Amino acid sequence: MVGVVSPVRKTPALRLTAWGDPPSLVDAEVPEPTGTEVLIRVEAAGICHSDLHVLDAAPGALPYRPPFTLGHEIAGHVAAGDFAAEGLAVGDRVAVYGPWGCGACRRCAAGEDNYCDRRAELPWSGAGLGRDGGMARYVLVPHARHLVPIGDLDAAQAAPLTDAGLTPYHAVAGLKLADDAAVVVIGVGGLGHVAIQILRATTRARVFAVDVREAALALADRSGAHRTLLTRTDTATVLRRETGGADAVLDFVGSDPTLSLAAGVLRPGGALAIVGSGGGKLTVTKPGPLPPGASVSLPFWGSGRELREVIALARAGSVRVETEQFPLGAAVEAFARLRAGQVSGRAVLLPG
Ligand code: FEH
Ligand code: ZN
Ligand code: ZN
Repeated sequence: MVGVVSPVRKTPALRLTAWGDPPSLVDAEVPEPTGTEVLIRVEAAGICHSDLHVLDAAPGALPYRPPFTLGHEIAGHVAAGDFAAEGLAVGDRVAVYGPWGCGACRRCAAGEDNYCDRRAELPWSGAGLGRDGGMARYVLVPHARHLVPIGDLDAAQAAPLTDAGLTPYHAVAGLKLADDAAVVVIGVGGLGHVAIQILRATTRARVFAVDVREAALALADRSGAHRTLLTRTDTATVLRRETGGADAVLDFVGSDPTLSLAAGVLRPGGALAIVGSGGGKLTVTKPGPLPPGASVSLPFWGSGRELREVIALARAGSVRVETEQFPLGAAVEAFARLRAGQVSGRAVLLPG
């Protein structure tokens, strides 16, 4: 093994200690890498709405076994491990690919741990998701294959991109968009504003952004949306008229009203990607609320290859996450701000 594990044995980590408990900052042992594991000194860790879903989960709802450190959006530098064969060196700056699958199935072998075939058998789904994550000074990554070099990219950008960038990138990659396509983005929060930038950087589509908050539409505008609309009773009518029928809708909310709006603006043969986990329902019948030829997808996170492509877009200056940064010691306040809808863009913790 090469590298220094840590000059100290314990460092602060934000943990879920038991189901139903609030997240708490505790002194946790600095882990030692064994086998293929790589120890990462964390420089930044993003906070995601999914972290709230984990914290709010009833006992038994998720296969995870607390206690574990939260945080699945991680960037930092290599601290220690046995990775010479992987072309890594101590000090290399990296983003951590967050979905960790079984590592043996066809999907994992292809770098698509987000769709691991054995996901249902595993008591975890990734960093901070049943296994210790990155809201700490150090995190153990199971294998170097989960590490993506970031060069001189700011860690406070790279960390949120591992989910708030990768998830919309994967959703857009699943769309077949003609040059004159019209794409509607519903919900311009941590993922939606990056989706708009990805659409502008990788397609020629006209981008229409919809949200219930004026501040979110201002963020959509800054992110490059061609048109922004505050949700009103006539939004579907206005969107149908201005788009001629949307070729694709990316719903980053996933609630009953947003799914109904999405179904109402899709053109025949259009594609609906439900990215948000709002728990909304959509009746898929023939005939029904969706137009003929419509397709519906439930994209989840993304692949390791796609994360490398997202990092390349960010390093080229094509994608930038709006962030609010907090020291790790203010993590509980940051979670409270996120839960109250008072974070603009993505909240990022800096372990310092
Ligand atoms: C992660 C884990 C479980 C559910 C959802 C998520 C998303 O944040 C991944 O994009
Ligand atoms: Zn997430
Ligand atoms: Zn697998």
